Amino acid sequence: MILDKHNPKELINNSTYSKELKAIATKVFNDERISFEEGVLLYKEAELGFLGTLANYVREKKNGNYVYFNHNFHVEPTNVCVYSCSFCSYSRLIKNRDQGWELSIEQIMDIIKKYDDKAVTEVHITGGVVPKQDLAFYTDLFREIKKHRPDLHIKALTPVEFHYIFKKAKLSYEDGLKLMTEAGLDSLPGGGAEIFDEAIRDKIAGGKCSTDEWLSIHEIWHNMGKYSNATMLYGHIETFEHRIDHMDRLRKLQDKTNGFNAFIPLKFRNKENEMSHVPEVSVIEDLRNYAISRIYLDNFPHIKAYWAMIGRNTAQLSLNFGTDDLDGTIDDTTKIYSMAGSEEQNPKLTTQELVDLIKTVGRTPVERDTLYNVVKEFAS
Ligand code: V47
Ligand code: SF4
Repeated sequence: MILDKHNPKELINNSTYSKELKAIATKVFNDERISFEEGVLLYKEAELGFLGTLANYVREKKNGNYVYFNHNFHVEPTNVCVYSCSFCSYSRLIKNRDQGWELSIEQIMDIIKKYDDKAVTEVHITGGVVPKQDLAFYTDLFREIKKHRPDLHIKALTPVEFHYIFKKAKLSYEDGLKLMTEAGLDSLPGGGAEIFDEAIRDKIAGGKCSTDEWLSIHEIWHNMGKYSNATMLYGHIETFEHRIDHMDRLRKLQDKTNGFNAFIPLKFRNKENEMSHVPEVSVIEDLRNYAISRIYLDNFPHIKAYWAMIGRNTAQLSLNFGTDDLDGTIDDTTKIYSMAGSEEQNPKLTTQELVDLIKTVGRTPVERDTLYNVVKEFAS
């Protein structure tokens, strides 16, 4: 059945939906929070049209017709890693380090300097974990970047890297994060979250920071008055209950700190990794997942469709299923997703391409900075 876009409450009078689904719709339209069990029910029973209508309602209430993007680029200091997550197509084990790259501070500064005459606002720095890239390496790097370009927002490292680096330096998370901030770190990206259920996490990402450690580092960071994102790796061996459990732990932390800006679902891509036998989920499932995350995470301001991972076409479609952010221009500076099999083998979009992509679905493009301050609104 085609629903009237302007009257989403039709869902409640529609006889094709069960009374349980209608009860969820009523809650959402009354701005009430849905429960864990209701979240799982949405995954198990709700079809895409129903989810899209609810998610779009929440999305437009929070962000109107706006779709955000930024001018950014990535630096991946190394693809060598002491860990061996089974979903990772990108890293090379430390014993095979001759097959990978490990950049020096000078080499990274050469990349940063390439953007001297470009209007980028953010550098996103993350990669593998190696002993050499330690506390001194990153604090020196952040100082160098800020000395060269004080206006560039440094969004860098995840609890996976922090946990390893601070343990090696015999520092508490609080003291370590304070030193990183003093050196120039501005925000944390959402990586390393994978899936919080301990048993699944152990199977696919054993050995790296635990769920509690991931959440604790973000909590400490938020308590320092800073902001971060959160991801969820979905579509592998997890169940729907595990996805809601993941979002539930984030929703609880956000209730305490209000420090998360965006939630970023990351679709498991299966090219050339130890989980290549696990099939990828469908685009319909991607859209359902975006929609349910928009409905469940009622205290997250933004849901990001990371186009370099999901592909620009699905990212564009998702703008009617709860998402309001597309990440940025990227400029072909990340390899994590192309190596894992994304349709975007050289991720790079110009401002005009992003603006056109957003306008095609009738939304209003807004260039933002990392903290969602408006840089420029593009009239629709
Ligand atoms: O933590 C690695 C994921 C993440 C695969 O905060 C994979 O703005 C799918 O966190 N299939 C790193 N996913 C990327 C990340 C990120 C990206 C864009 C924006 C932001 C932000 C954060 O990439 C890892 C892991 O979950 N990943 N391999 C794979 N085969
Ligand atoms: Fe290392 Fe990150 Fe890859 Fe895991 S996902 S092996 S921590 S680079």
